[in-house]
Amino acid sequence: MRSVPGRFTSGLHSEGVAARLGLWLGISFTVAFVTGLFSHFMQHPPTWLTWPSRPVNLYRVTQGLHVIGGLATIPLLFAKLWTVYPKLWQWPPFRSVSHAVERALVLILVGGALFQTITGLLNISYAYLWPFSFPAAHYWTAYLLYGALVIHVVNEWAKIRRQLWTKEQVEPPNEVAARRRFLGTVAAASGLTVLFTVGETVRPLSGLALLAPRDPRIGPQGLPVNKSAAAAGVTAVIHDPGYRLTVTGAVRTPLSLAYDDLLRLPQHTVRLPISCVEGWSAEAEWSGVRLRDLAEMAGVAPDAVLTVESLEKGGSYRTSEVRPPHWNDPLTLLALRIDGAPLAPDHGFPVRLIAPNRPGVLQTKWVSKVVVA
Ligand SMILES: Nc1nc2c(c(=O)[nH]1)N[C@H]1C(S)=C(S)[C@@H](COP(=O)(O)O)O[C@H]1N2
Ligand SMILES: [Mo]
Repeated sequence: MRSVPGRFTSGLHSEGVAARLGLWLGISFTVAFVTGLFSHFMQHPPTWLTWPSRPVNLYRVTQGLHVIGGLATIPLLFAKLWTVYPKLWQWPPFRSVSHAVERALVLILVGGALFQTITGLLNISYAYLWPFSFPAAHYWTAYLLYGALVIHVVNEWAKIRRQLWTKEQVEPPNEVAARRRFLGTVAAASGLTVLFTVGETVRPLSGLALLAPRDPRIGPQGLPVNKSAAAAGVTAVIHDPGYRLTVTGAVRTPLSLAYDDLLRLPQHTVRLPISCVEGWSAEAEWSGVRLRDLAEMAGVAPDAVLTVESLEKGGSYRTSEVRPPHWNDPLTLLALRIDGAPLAPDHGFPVRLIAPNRPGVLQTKWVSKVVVA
């Protein structure tokens, strides 16, 4: 075992521990990076990228992995920082230009990893303590961090190989035992983090979701709410008897339908989840009108892009785009009911969009317009 020299005497400040934690972190950062890009491009798809509407639960799974995997990374990250901190405290801080570059890289790695986990944790806890846009900062830092990680792995490759794949020396059994105990404790901390949060998306474990910011069972009609009707400022307008759902734009026949007209159209029932970008998800039984039936009534071209618009006046989520794979999917509804009862105001009364394999932020509530382009 190669201990770091100096006054840091614990045998756990070792290359063997650092390499093992590094392997786990490499896996968890890769999962976070890939699922994070997936989430970003689901929410902001470039024109050439059209996502499929199936599998129904794909986004639910990838975003659960992103958020819950991200939480499980926190104990690993702090353990790794503790293991290597004697190196971070080196003096003089740099001995040569290449050493300075190497240390700048470590700074990006440590700073980036702390930034991503801490802002991510605060974001899912609804603590918006910063003046910048969380999604933009989290997105761009991800490239910086993952780039630094790739270079770090390349730089450290010889040590990683020596520690993880080539057994060139016999290690003293007490050091092996100490390392196992330490890594076992860290793994248990990660495992418990998962156990106490995964219930925010895996329903049978919801009773254990003690650390999760949202309990998927709590909310009107047994479904959580991020933005209430009051917070969106729509409480008065949603009960307006003059409410109409309009379908306009590139259509053969513009439509203007009252709530009762919508109830008279063929009703369909689907079981679909709301999968919030914050990691929680909850399923419900939704009934309403198929978006493709309305598109057909209005005479919409098969490659048209539909934009649903909310009665909400401002806010980033007042509209969302629905591209052909989603609006053609028979599961995509303009929902009027949950479990047979009219939508609660907080769930989007009179009408909300519900579609398969789609981030919660795009499941627009209080819909009054469909604009076709
Ligand atoms: N008009 C509008 N629709 C919206 C939102 C919003 O702020 N405004 N929030 C979205 C988000 S972030 C989520 S997760 C879901 C939550 O749906 P629920 O409140 O029915 O659970 O609604 C989405 N629809
Ligand atoms: Mo959300």
